[in-house]
Amino acid sequence: MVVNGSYEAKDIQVLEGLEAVRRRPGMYVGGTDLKALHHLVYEVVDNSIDEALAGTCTRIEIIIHPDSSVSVVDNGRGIPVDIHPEKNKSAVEVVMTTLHAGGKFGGGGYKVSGGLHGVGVSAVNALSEWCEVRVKRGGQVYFQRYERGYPQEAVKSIGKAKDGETGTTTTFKFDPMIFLNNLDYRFDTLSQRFREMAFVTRGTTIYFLDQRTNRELTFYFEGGITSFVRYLNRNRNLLHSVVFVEKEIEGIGIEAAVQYTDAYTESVYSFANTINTIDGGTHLTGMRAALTRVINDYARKAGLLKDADPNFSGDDTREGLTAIVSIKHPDPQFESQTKVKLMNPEMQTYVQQVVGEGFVTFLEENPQAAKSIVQKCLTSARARDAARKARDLVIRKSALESLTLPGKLADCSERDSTKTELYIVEGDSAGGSAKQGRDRHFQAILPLRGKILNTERARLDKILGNNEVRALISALGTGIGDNFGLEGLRYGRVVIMTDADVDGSHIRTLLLTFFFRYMQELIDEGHLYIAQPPLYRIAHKNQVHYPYTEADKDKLLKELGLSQDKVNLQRYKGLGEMNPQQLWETTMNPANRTLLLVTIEDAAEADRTFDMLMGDAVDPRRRFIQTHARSVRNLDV
Ligand code: 0RA
Repeated sequence: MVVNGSYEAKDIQVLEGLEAVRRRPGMYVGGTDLKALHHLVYEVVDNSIDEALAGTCTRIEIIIHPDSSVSVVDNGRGIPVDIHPEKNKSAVEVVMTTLHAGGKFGGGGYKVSGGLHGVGVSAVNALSEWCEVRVKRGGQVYFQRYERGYPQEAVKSIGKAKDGETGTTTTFKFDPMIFLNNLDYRFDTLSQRFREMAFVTRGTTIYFLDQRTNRELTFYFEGGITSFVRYLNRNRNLLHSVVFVEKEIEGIGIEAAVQYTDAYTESVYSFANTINTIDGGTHLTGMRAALTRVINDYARKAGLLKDADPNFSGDDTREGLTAIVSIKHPDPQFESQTKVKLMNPEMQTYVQQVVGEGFVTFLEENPQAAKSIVQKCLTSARARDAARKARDLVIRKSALESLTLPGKLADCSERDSTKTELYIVEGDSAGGSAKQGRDRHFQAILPLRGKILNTERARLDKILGNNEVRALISALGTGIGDNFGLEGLRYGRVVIMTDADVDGSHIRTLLLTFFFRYMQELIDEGHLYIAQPPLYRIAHKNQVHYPYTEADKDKLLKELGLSQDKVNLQRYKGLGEMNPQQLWETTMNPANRTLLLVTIEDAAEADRTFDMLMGDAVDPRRRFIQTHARSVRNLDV
């Protein structure tokens, strides 16, 4: 290791600082793993982002070279090169070799970006096998090289800069003695972060080139975080256009972009000085509080929430929300070195005020959008309320009950749930056929009295009080709502088997809605199916055929060269019309049957349909049931 011979005691101290970084990288960049490796790049790019935020840099390039060294190039003002009066060396060298030097000296520009760990580029220098910095400033190009943090010679000019050009280029090769195990950069990880940086640094171009693979990307977002929200919602159904608010309070920049969609999920991101604060913090709390308060106030004033209705909770206003809050603070405080959570207490008030004002104005000026948002919140509030009641009910009633299997369950003998199936069958007569026709070794039958469910005409919380549904819950063995656990599941396949008529369709919708709201994992993990009984039975010569659809039937008749009235054709109106043997052959025997795997989209659709079915308008209801009765996607199992 070459150490410049002229160093005085104070220089040695500086370098001892960098030695400390090498000894305990965890303290400075959070470790020596892949995450920490990527952090080196972010730390360097952050300095250029600062220049962009100061309005003095428009373009940042990041290049991974074939040897995995990385260059970060910007067209900012360039790190000052003049000699620091006390330290008696170039400011560049001070920045590159002093911990915490950040950007807080020289030109007076404060550091707003990055600085998560507050160590700056000197820590990257310390952890690099070698590092070179080139500064274009005052018509010259200056250069210095370091090896494991040690300057190899004083900063010197290596040529002339092109007319008026300024900027900084830092190139470093991480030290494989520190970052072991052949770690290397991941293109996708880096590009994700650069995309975020570009979103929250509106108008800055970030160009990323990976020379290992020659992949390249350019990020530039005229619309800043508004573009970010559009990007996140690119595949969703929007309830309104993006609401953007921006304001500076006490030297702190605050901006937020908000858009509701019809999704069930929430996509909310918060940034402090371009850092994605994944653990949230005061800025995020402020934004959430503002949205909930404003929506409640609006809904009350507009009469959409009645006096008797409780306020929307924070959870109610989160469903379908896509939002970004981004703040630029001269002195950000984070919870700890590893927890990325903003702690500055004033930010909650400031953000709440800015977002609140902007969102009120938006709702007042866009009553149609406001109505859709409130409607969405009402729906999620109802679903949550139903879930809460269901949980209470089940906890209260089923402490004992869930240990005992329901009397009407015809269980199977197999206990290994990867092999077992539960058929939920509509009606006692079909239940009887299914019980006789099944393979009792692995198939269990639970008949539900469809009539009861069908006439209940109540909301889902009432249905949970229904004995039939409670029997279903205890048969499954999973618990429900927050207490749901797949480990208790007694059957690997849960099959809904209903008639192909209006009532059957209604009950199927209801069951799907029930599973969607209270047992979503069951669907996510692919345990829920819909049985597909045939529509017809056609006996011809010594053979019997079972077409499952109208089209199948027509095709078959054509193939057999027969007209409809010349064959023995039976149309099944319900499962009850099949004898046990027929039900087994056509619908339950794994060798012949077709099962439809229920996807979360199917169930979500059913959930929406359920609201419509439970509404009072009879005609649209009829129509809906009839047109959708058999339109479920076909998936062979
Ligand atoms: C201190 C002061 C000034 C600029 C910078 C640091 C600076 C640092 C980095 C790091 C990467 N790119 C950078 N660009 C600029 C302002 C100097 C002035 O007032 O001209």
